[in-house]
Amino acid sequence: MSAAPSPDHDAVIVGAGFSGVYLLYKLREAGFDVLLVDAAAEPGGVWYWNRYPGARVDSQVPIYEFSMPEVWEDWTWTERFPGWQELRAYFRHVCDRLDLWPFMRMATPVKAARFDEDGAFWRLRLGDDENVTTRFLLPALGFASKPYIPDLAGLDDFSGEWCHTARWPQEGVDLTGRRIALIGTGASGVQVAQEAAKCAGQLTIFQRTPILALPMRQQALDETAQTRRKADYPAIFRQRLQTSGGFECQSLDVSALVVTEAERAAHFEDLWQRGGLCFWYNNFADLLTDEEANRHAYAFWRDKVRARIADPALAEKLAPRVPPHPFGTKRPSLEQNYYKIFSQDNVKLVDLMETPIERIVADGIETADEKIACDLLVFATGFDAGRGGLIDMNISGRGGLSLAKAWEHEVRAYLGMAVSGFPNMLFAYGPLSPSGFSNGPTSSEVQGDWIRDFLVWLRNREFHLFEAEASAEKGWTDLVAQAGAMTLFPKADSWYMGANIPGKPRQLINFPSVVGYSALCDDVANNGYAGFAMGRPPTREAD
Ligand code: NA7
Repeated sequence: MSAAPSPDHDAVIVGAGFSGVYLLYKLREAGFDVLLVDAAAEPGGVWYWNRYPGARVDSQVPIYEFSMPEVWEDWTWTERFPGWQELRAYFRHVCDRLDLWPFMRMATPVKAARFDEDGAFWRLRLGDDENVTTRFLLPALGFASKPYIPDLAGLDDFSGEWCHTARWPQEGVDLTGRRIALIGTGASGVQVAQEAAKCAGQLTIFQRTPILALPMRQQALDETAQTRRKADYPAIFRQRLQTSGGFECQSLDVSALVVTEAERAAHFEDLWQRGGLCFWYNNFADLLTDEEANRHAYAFWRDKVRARIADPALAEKLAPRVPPHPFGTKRPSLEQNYYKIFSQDNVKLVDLMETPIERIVADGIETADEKIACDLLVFATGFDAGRGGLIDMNISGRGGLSLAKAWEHEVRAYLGMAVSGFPNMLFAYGPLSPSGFSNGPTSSEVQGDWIRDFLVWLRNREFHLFEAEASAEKGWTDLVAQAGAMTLFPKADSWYMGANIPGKPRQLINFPSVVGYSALCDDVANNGYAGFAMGRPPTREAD
């Protein structure tokens, strides 16, 4: 008898966004032989792919960055909400500081991943013809790696240029003087609209559901003040681990319904003035669990926005009297001048609830009412969040079962990281973890530390195999659904609920608290990684 052959690597990480880069750093530090691969030409994850005009993060400095001092000590941001170019530069800086480049291969897509049951390792196909084996497979694809383009009749007939915001051409697209049709008014749509309105010949924005956008309150950052603030960074980074969203502060510990009207209005106003996502994350305790509390927040938001729109008919479309969904159950975006651009002559809103798109034609879009000429069509139509990128990796586990098949009726994952039937695989920033609900770097660090500890624990005990037990996977999947049922999230047709993709199972796709998630993961670790079955690799007959 001889031991089964050793795989090429201890771990292969797929994805060079926050979660993948952090994992690489932590696993290298722990002495593992790790390779990181990514289809993108440069690290940055979503900040590599989302390079449309105006693309920027909705979380403020210093929340949206790694907590390691060697990374932040000599890094300075120029804006409170940095843009994609600066975020890309930040990733290069991180890889320099942490000396990660030798272990990263960019422009290297994983085309397929198959679990080898005899050897207890993964066989990966990289690009068209390279094969690599790894004991552990660690996809870190982010929740928004698979763009969604709606199936609109006639798109093939369109003679102009078209693209999705997350597949913006590397060389850029000149918007000046163009007749632009923009479909979608989520976070990406709002950002594109604000830039396109500056220079387009005509910008037509096709809105299905109004976005409940909050004031960004962007600021240029002064280097001296930023350096002074760094004394507080360790405390800020510790604090963000103690919150639901992974942000600087928690929501108020008080119901919106027990305070006076004046107190409620004062708190709303304070959040509004602070800007960013504060009005969402730092609101009253029951914003996302009580309809009446939520209605108060919506009414405040609506009145603020309507005060900025002169035309009452337009105001009703952008900020309707009756909420389209409870406030915050779809991701609010941040805006700088979004509600103002509609007063420009070159900007027009088409309400798809009144006049749906009938078809795309060679030179424009036809609705029931009119034909809107355009030569550039921008899809800001979102993502198959959570599961899409993982399914596209063609992952097959025990018995050749594909992940697509395993998740056909429901996405299931223990701790939002492991799937029964897919041994030795842990994904970071994936479905059923806090990912889409939380600040990316915070969740990435929580999960990265946990994965590193688990792999060290396995190594110390000479286990080469782990697999989530089906009962543990079901327990976790049910827990996320139960947590969701206690909130208002199921009341919106959002990507959080999987409702943006035709045919996708409807379920809450994320665990709604970083601090709660972290405590549950710690419990599992402290109980000898309960819910996982461990094993040693099989031996095989000597030749
Ligand atoms: P989102 O937030 O999923 O927004 C997608 C937008 O596209 C939203 O307004 C959708 O309207 C609209 N949409 C989707 N399909 C269609 C069709 N078929 N017709 C018309 N309009 C459509 O994606 P983003 O890229 O903006 O943001 C994704 C996340 O990235 C964001 O939440 C942040 O976490 C960062 P709907 O609301 O579904 O009616």
